[in-house]
Amino acid sequence: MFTYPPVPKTAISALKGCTHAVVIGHVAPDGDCIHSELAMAWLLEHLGKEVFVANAGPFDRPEISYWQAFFKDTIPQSVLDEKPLVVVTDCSSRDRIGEALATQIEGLEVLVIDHHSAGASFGTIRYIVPQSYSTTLVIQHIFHTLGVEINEQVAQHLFFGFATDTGFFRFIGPHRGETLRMAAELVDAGVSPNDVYDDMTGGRSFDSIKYLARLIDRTEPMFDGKIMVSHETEEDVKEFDSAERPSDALYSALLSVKGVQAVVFFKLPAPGKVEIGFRGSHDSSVDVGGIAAALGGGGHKKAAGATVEGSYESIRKQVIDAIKKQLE
Ligand SMILES: [Mn+2]
Repeated sequence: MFTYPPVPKTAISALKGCTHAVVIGHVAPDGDCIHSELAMAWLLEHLGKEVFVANAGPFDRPEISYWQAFFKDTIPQSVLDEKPLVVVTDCSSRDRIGEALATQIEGLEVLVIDHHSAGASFGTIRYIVPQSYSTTLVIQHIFHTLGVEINEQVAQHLFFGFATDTGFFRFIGPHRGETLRMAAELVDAGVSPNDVYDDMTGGRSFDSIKYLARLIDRTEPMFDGKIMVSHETEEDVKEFDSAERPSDALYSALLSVKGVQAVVFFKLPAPGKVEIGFRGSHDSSVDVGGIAAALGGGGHKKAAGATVEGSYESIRKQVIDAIKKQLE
């Protein structure tokens, strides 16, 4: 049975001792990141702190776009003058919060709360639980530790992050009943899993579904169908709004194909620049995190990404060669 490691005393005293706090998450935030930031902001306000929430964006994912208005991409000087405690959620490396915010917080006390293990040098205080399925679960443990009651509003934030990073319960393994008990606490506080599922998966435009069909149609199986490769074109970028380019749905559709170990999706955000998204299957032998890291990106064994300058043809060849080496 898994139990959460104790919250470091230094983290507790930083949270209790500050007068001002800034909460930051990673670029291109997902549901776990945004709702971790919102739950931490609520907690700090509850503790009587002045709180500022920031995120570099972009808020491309439709399920979180509503929250964009609550976040700023820069921290005002008046806030920095107060020497706030910086709480970074769902991200444990400096580059993942975006260069502008990373520069602004230099020299401040930084508490990192996360469940990714990369980027060991970032933050002055770290509470990182790699076994936790989401950052919101780590934060839920902080609420328990501080003895702060989880009301319905907080429970909604915590459940959304949990649901995002567990693929709505699908990624939870055996002997992890604690995760379900924590989810049950949130449901008892008033969360409707039924409504959250609709919020997470609904609200898509018909264009986004048509675009998904196009990407699937364009997918090439490689290495006897172990690897699926798709890409968007410059025309797609002009034709579809970024929020309507549904990469998550593409990954899960392609990973459901028998024998597929990894999906690679090439995106072209601007001329001369290629963004690569990787997803590995549950039992994949391909370490997509390693491939992304070699390209200057990041992530873990099953999900990773990188942005590389250069021509699509040469970057694509580099990626395919790296995968080939791992399959040999
Ligand atoms: Mn997360």
